[in-house]
Amino acid sequence: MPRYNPAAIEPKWQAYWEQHATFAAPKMPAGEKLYALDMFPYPSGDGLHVGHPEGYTATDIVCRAARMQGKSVVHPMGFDSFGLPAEEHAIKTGVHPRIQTEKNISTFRRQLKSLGFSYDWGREIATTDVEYFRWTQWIFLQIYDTWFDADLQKGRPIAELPIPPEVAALGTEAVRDYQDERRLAFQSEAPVNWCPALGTVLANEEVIDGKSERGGHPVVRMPLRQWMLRITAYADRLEKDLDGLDWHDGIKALQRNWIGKSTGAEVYFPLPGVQDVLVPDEEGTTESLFVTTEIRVEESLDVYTTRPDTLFGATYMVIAPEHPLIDRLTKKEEAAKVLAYREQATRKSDLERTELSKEKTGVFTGSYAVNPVNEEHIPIWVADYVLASYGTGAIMAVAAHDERDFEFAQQFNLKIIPVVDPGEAVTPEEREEVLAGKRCFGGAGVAINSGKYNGLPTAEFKRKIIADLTEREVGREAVNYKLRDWLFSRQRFWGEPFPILHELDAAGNKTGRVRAVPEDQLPVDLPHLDDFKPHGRPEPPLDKAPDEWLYPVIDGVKYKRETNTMPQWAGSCWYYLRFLDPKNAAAPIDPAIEKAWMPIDLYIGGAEHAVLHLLYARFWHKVLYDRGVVSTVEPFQKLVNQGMILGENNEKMSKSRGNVINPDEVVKEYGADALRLYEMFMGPLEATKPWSMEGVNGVYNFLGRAWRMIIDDRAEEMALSPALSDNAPNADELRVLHKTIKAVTEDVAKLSFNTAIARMMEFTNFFTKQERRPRACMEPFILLLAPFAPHMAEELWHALGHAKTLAYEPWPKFDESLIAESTVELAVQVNGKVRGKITVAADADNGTILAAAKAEPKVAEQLVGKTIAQEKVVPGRLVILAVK
Ligand code: ANZ
Repeated sequence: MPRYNPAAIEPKWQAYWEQHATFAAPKMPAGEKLYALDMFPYPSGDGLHVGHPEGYTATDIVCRAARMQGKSVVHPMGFDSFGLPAEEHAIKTGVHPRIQTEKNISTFRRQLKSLGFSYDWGREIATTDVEYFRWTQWIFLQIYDTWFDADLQKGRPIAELPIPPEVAALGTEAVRDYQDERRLAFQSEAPVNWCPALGTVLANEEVIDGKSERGGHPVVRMPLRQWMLRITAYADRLEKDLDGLDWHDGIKALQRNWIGKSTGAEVYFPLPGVQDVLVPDEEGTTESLFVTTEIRVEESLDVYTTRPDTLFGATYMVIAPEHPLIDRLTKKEEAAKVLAYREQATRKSDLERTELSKEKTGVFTGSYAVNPVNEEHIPIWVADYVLASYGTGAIMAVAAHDERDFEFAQQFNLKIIPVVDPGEAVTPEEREEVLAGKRCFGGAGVAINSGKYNGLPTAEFKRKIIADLTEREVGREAVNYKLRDWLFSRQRFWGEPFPILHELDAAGNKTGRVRAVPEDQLPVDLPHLDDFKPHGRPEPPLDKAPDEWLYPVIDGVKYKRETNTMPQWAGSCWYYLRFLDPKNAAAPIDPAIEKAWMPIDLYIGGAEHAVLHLLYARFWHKVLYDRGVVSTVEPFQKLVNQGMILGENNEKMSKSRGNVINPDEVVKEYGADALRLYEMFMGPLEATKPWSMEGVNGVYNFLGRAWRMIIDDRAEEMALSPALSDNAPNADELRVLHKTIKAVTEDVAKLSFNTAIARMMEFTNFFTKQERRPRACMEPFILLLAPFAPHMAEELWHALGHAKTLAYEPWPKFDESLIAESTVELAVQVNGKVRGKITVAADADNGTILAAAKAEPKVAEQLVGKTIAQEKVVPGRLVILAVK
């Protein structure tokens, strides 16, 4: 019985596509190209979830339609396979992470293939493939070999870094240090999460509320030497180049926020006179030794402010507990309090410190600075709501106009001087309070209590005072970014080893000098480890590697390999390039191929990657661009984030809620075509939407109807429906067909898949009611359906007598002139009574309609010997004639 049976059809066509390499993309595009990319999955032990096929089906539809439209299409898939869970599993079971990873990948591959995606599987890569991460290491070395020329706003080879003569005079050692400090990849001390009980360093995601996720043991932050990438150098370009991208404003805004460009001024507050200062003794502790030295008058406390127009309202200053001047500003009698405060602040996270609702804490240093606009001496405090890592690590506090300063001033009884009159920006009562210093107002207004600047509107005041401060050399315009340099090392086994060597002296100690692994010695593979158990020290697990791996000798010099590994982000920073040239043994990508296929025309993935992955990948791409490896400034021209699929009950799908839908089961019961179609029919691609099994059943029924429209499912053998006809379609049938072609074509271009499916449903409803179904309508319909439900479409196409796959059949064209409702029927009334009906062209003008009405035999009878007193056309319905 030729019933619709996806379980029989689907594997058959999947095997056909695989055997014929139907979707192998050409090395170089011919004519118009489409590079459609999915965010490749992390192959977790749980297998695919229903969120994956959502975006994957969307790109697949676009790709399948594009091939039929004659475009060269590359549509690759791979696996982002480094990461914690495989390592955790190894620690528990002793099974090597590679084995677990490969097992997971094969599950994912099988699942993806069972959904009929038109990937070019010949391009598959996994970030854990040694031949892949060889080039990840190579790219790291390009970054390491680059410095950022701020004048040109461009990364340049370190060999081209101009060395100041005074540095050159100090010798090669000094030159090396000078270069190392400017490389885009550099070493620095950064805090790690050290868990003494587990004897291991934990990733941020393994720490919950200061405790280890496993076991709930306390975690402390401790500094460790690590690798950083200077992404901040590219902040300006990362921000500006968003303009040219075809991304949603919401996603651009997320990226802009993360980069956090802020413009304002730096203002220098002189530190007057002789002060008691706290100077560290030889051990670096400040507790024991207090001496008095002189702070030279030209020294100043520099602040960053976005509101230089509020300078006259600065009533105190605050420095971060880690501020370098803290020792020298702290007076002897305040030293004990300041030390204790500093100690306690280091234990809090930045978020905890800056949260608005938190009670403000702080201590007075005993010192004063001079406000450069009015010579007022204002007290300098230490408080942890000021972060050392932002701006200059110090602020001028304007309690009347900054919420946090206001809270702080109230708490410690500090002066509040309003300097901005809000005018009508607030209610009259609120304005009174602001002017009395009893309410904080952060907006723009008109200057008050500001000497000669009184009366200036905020924006103008800002411009003016920046000019004045600059002229007097007590300030300058300044730009700051929230973006921080990227902490790029992890104390983990299952990641890319750094291609970096630390030089050792004769005694086996690090000299402090590092060098890159020579390019011809890449890749640096992971060593064999017998045991994955944490070794109880904060150093990375690779410290337990065998000596042959750990201590290479080059040109007679002994080195120790870098034992940190790269973070999971690394592999996904450039996989889209490797997909274009996955087997290249000489370079990450052939430049001609890159030029021909890049940028990516459509990138679809989850919104959870809207910030970091995209930012990191864009950063690497820009470095590669500056270094001539790629020709494109941005990698992802068009980006779309699919919406989240919720459980039936509208809650997030999660194991603990027990509402996770397994795609394998849906495929088993309804078929891959139904799953694909359902996920596209649930709603707009970008919307969040709940799962519904009833919905799956609904689209499954639609597929059954479409099947029966063409196949006689009551026949014994596979046979076409007796309704199928070779006659030419009539005008109505043509109209429905061309309307459907038009709508589906346009909807696919807009990624509006749910409406496209609705149109195909309408088509099916229409034709299943027709007694004859012209082949000339059925065939184009099958082609339209093919990107959505490719297995069934291939099967129907085959049933209609075509020997080859439809994957490259020309996409149906529509004829606008056939779409217009071609004729309309109008009733003709004579003196209020319907006397006849006429059929006219839908776009006929009134003259033609009236002529046709009068010519209608039954109407004409009524007109004999009469005069027409009135005539009127009600469009699409009626002709009204009044006669005498
Ligand atoms: C005086 C002032 C008056 C400020 C006023 C604001 C309003 P964004 O936009 O985030 O750049 N600030 C500067 N450095 C800081 C640090 N290291 N830690 C905490 N806060 C810091 O904000 C810049 C503003 O945040 C600066 O402008 C400064 O407060 C504060 F009516 O200076 B403002």
